[in-house]
Amino acid sequence: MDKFEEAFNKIIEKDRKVEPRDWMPEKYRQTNIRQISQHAHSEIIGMQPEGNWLLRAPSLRSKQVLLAKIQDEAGHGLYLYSVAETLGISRQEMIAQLQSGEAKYSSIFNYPTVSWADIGAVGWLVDGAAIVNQVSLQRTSYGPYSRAMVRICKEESFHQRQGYEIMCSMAFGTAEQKEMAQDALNRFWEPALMMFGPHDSDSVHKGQSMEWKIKRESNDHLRQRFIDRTVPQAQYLGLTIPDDQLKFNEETQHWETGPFNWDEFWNVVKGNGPCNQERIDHHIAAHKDNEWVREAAAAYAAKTELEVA
Ligand code: FAQ
Repeated sequence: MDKFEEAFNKIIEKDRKVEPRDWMPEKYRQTNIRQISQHAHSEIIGMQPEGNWLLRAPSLRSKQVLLAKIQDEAGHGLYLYSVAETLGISRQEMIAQLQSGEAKYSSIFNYPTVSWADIGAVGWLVDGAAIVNQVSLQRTSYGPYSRAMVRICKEESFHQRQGYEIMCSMAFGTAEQKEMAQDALNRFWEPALMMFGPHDSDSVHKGQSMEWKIKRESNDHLRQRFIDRTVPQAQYLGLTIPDDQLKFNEETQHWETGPFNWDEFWNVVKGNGPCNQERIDHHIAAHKDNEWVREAAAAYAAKTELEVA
């Protein structure tokens, strides 16, 4: 082991942060690029199912709140792309990987939002799951990623409240509204649990990512925390979790679920979910439409550089 590797191992062992200029193993760099860019893509693609309801939000207030939330997601994507860039990959490369299907984004965003209650379920369950995962990532070993997570988590808390507020108004509204809330829960429950990734036994990156403290807790551990936190919230709403095997284990003090449909998960991850093609097509079209903005920004930056020189 050379002195660089020794210094890196010490940073990890002492729970300090790895910074962009520090030496790091190539696999550490690549694993971070993979995870952070996938995270960034999720934030950006995740704007689409919510954007679907911007022009149909039921009041001016709900429209303003939803717009603010979607703009926050764009901001999260931008921080995260910038974080990944500190590891030596360009934004253009990351976008190309997303559009070609080489890079993944969270499976959850390949499901459609067919009613206003779905916007409630996305905020409550999807942002709720994202917070559980990201609070843990505040302690990740790569410094810029960890610091981005602190800011992002503050905003995700507001997002979760936004979703739960919609669920409350629908679950305590008319019988028809309650039915819509239940239907949204039925469709989003299992996909939200799958956001945490496969079971630990099938998580290929778990061992190395935990050893390097990129991941601080395992997929199953975080999923269980989310389930324990969310079941009482559903009970308060008077809604039923769509799992007839769900039961509370008095001994462990945890909610136990039935088995998940992992075939569906892998099918969606491989690109065959209900909206995969639509999401990527929309991204490609928007990226092309906005080419002039990138060109203008690059021309402005070049002009400013000339003036400074
Ligand atoms: N979807 O070995 P592992 C948000 C892939 S939050 C698609 O366990 P790892 C906020 C995985 O990449 C959502 N693919 O992998 C928001 C790997 O394939 P690869 C985003 C998945 O990385 C709310 C393979 O399976 N959050 O966007 C998924 O150690 C509302 C084996 O899996 C993050 O990205 C999945 N669900 O653990 C925005 C958090 N799960 O890459 C808008 C950061 C697994 O070898 C609206 N990421 N795979 O080809 C992580 O914490 C981790 O990457 C995990 C997966 C936990 C997602």
